[in-house]
Amino acid sequence: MKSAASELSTLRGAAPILAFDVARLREDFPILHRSVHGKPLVYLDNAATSQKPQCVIDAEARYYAELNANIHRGVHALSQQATDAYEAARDTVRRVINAARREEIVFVRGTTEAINLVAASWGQRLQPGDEILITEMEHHSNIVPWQMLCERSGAVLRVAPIDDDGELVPRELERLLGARTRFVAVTHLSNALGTINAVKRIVDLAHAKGAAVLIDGAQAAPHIKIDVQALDCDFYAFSGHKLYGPTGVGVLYGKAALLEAMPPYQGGGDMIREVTFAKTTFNDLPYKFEAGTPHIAGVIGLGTAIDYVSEIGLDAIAAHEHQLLAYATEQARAVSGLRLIGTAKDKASILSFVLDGVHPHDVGTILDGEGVAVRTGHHCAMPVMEHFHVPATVRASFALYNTRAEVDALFRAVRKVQEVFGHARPT
Ligand code: 7TS
Repeated sequence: MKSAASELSTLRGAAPILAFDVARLREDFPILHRSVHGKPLVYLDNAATSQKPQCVIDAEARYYAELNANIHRGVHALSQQATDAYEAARDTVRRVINAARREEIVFVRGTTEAINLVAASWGQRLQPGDEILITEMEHHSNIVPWQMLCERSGAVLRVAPIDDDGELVPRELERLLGARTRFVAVTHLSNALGTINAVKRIVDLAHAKGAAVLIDGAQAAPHIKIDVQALDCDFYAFSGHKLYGPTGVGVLYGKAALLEAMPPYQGGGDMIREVTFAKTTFNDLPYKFEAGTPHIAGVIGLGTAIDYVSEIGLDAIAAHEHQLLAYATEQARAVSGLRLIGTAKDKASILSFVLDGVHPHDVGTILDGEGVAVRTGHHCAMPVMEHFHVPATVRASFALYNTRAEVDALFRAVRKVQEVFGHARPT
């Protein structure tokens, strides 16, 4: 059966673009039909991981049912077909982020592994006193690998601060970018605040100082069209599972010249050209960085997820999500005792808040009882929590299949929380 997305695109070729038909698109996601605690599921935890359309589930199942074999090594038909499918996904990724060459696409386990790869490999060139600049809004996976690298190398970690809207302070960032800055690692979209950073400008500033730049695109990839050549970033990392694809697979984009010059991250099968006990020579890009049997089904599923999103159109998805965020923000502002955490001018898809006198975990538990799935906690961004003097927030995060009715359900549940805790006030 055709997915709603593929029918949309078929029609798009001949007819004017159809309105974004969220009801039709929801049909592509089987999990959205289930209930939780006897209530229809309202899934608003998309920043943690998004749900999977049937075509992605089918692509993984089809691989195991029809193609399963190890890649890059068999002369037999299955191995060759599996290799073709795996490598076709690399071409899909290259196209969607507009990388110049397919060799620049390295498959990894996810954003975390991509960042660790760069820190471990590129990081070997750092000298004591060199500086790495990150920001106060980074996810722990874009903090800890750089701290570990600083420990190893004697480099110094600098942190660009945010203001009380959750925006970077450009003046401070520019001040911290100095002659000793060798590397800048910054998120494209904050998972705790929803802030979209002006990453192109940061890349230009960093390059003017001779520093290389990694963009953490874990949150941006499902919401913002990425063009790595236009951004001119040196590295870009994202995860499949936030982009409607499988868990356990992600992408590191790196400029070919940089990747060429970098030592391998892990040793093993597939990443070598020749091994003797005297000396091993390494394989060409990107295989030099793909040691061992990869998550073949996951890579194929990721390619399918990217095709799915591309058929609907990231711009259409972003516009839909932007409307939902605006609607949810308006409702949030009408709830007395609710404080939004993250009020940047340029935001996407994430609504973080706290309620007076109620711990976010209690909010999350009551919301769950109403079928509303949100994430509560520090969102692996403890420095952000510290900045706003909160232990945790409640975070609702939107995807292409969310609706205004679901935003209404969220705020009905929030009012219920306030009733339970005796904080209900006229709004
Ligand atoms: N960077 C950002 C900005 C993220 O939001 C996440 C995951 C990561 C990196 C790590 O991605 P992974 O796929 O390697 O785990 N963020 C979240 C979140 O906000 N809730 O659960 C995971």
